Amino acid sequence: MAWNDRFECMPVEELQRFQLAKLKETVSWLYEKVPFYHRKLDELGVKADDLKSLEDIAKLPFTVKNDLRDNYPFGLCAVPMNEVVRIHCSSGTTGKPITGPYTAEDLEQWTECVARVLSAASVRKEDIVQISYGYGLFTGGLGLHQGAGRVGCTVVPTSSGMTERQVMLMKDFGVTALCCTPSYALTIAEMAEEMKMPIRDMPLRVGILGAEPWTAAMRDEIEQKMGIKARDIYGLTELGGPGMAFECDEGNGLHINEDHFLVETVDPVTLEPVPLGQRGEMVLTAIQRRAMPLLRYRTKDITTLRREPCSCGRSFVKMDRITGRSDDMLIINGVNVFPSQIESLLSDIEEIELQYLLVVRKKKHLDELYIRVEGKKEVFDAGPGKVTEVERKIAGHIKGLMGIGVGMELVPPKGLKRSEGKAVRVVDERPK
Ligand code: DLL
Repeated sequence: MAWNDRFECMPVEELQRFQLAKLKETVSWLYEKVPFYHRKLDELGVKADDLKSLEDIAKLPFTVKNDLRDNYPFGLCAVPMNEVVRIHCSSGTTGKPITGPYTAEDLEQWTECVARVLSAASVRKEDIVQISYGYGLFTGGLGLHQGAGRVGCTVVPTSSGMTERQVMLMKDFGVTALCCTPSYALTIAEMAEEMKMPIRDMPLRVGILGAEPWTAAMRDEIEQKMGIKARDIYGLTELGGPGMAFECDEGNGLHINEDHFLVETVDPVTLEPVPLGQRGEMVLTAIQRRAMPLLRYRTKDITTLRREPCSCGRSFVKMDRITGRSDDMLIINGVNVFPSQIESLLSDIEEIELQYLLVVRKKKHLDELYIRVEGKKEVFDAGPGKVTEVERKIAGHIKGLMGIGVGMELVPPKGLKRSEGKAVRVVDERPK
């Protein structure tokens, strides 16, 4: 069911007319309010009135993460602080965080976008929704909280962590929908099994999972272990948090809330547009935000866009699930390796759990990829010979399909640290 039929099911031509009008408004707004964009637009000699069709978006400047860092904390903010009613941040791995300021109107739009996500995942007013994304500066907790409140659900704001208590409350309250990262969903499922309270026996029926890349294999595992439908949700702090894109009941790709976000894919090297149906880096423009709308923000997320009729009736373009970021790509002795490729190869191996850590090291002049993965109890019960056999089998499988030699270490069950939020899958120990 669409939350907002008027926009979600709008005929494409009408939607595109709406987008062009909003894009022009945003460009004028930024030209007037944000010196950074004023300068950039002047340098390129482009004004809002030069935008005659959506393709003209290619005339606009890109924005990259470093632009946000250089203008930290509020250099890109288009409104005075007394109009900012909330600030979220993403931690980032190094240095200063990325700030996400919101006006009251921005919060309202964000709430609407998340209500659409939940509605598409079949969440209704009657549902009891446990929100196990972190609350606080991270956009996950409060973002889902507001959306579930808008739908009228009973909200259980557990935040992340204290996993035993998550399981207990889920059972005691009869929770029917869970919002968290896919890796944390697995952590919760595992804890429930340990506590002899399997989630399959609880009323839980749907998970709204996102904030990190996950493979089809991981979805199958979550659905099977928890006895639920797992639905994807995408977003990023820079553009307002979760709710930019979501899965409907078809479960094969995420609709983008196109009345709020204009999406393109570009070649990450040449920055030339990539046509629908081909993989590229996703670039997003916020066309209705007030406090910090960004033009052509390079997400680094790699996906394919498809505009096809969908059985759910939504006309919004779909993006394929994101299995990696261009900056997650490891280059192992010249071979490009995405962690998600390794994850899907590992999922072919019966003797392991899908809990792994990739460690990249320098050995003399060569890069070495070293994979730690959890073996099942039966493998360790069978003795060291069996452990070595499984390690060889996995290394052979990866060599055969990707052409790279890897070091393998099978670790005993529960040997790897469990995720409570975004899983850490890669440790790069090469000197920078
Ligand atoms: O992760 C916002 C969010 C919260 C999304 C809750 C969904 C649910 P950031 O911390 O700024 O924001 O991280 C954004 O996470 O550029 C992607 O690389 C990745 N990401 C987010 N959602 C997905 C997803 C939140 N569904 C970065 N699939 C993005 C794959 C995702 N990657």
